[in-house]
Amino acid sequence: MTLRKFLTGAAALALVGAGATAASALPVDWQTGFQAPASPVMEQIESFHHELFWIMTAVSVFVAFLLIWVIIKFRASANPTPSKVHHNTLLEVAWTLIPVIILVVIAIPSFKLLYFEAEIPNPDVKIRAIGKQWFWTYEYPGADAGFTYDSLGLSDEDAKAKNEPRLLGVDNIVVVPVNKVVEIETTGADVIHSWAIPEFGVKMDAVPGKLNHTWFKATKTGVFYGQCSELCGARHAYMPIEVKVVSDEEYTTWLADSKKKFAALETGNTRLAAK
Ligand SMILES: [Cu+2]
Repeated sequence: MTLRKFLTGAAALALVGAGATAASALPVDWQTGFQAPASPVMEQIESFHHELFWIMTAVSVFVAFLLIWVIIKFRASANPTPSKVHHNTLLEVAWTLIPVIILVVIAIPSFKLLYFEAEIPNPDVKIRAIGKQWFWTYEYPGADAGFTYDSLGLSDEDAKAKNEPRLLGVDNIVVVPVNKVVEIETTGADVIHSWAIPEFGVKMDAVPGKLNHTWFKATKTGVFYGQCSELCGARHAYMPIEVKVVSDEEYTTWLADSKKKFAALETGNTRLAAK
């Protein structure tokens, strides 16, 4: 790595850390942390990650220090006659109890976060994402007229022409309103796929014959990218996900336009029941 490359990376990292990048920020070269969170779930995942990082660091430093201390202090030349002691009740209780306490300290916020992710609040918008080899089909159910459409990854040329990032841009994007609970129902049409957006802290397998549910509440407007995150065949890398978070007004306009643009969902079929 050249010094210049390192400095560019460090500057980019500082920007990410300061939250100075736009909501549609993509990962940058030499980035080590997460992309800036854009949902309450991802904010909590990130803070839990930071908590774990410090616990892990403290444990690692303590164990490394003990190891070095033992290697030096009890080396053969300094300690020619080793001690024959092989039981110490206090020590044994301590090295059992302390790790248990550490694990409990980790488990409590971990379970809280798991429940927060799993417990879907009352959704404002429901979308079904169907993974197919190799694209996504989306369904927006609606009382009057639901609609469905396919979302395909762009070719390199099209991505360039549309100023979209390579292997992340799609032809028909998913549009959702900002600060609203969006429930995503996933299923697979052929093999297992996985619908994932890093900034929303969402990754849900799309399994044939099964409906999985997840949710997010986008806290900022912008464009967010994700990828199919379950190895699903030859073109697994070419079924990206693009979500645009917009204001309520823009969302209403998009819904009205899309109802006209995309074929209406038939009623009484196996698709998501109109609500
Ligand atoms: Cu896939």
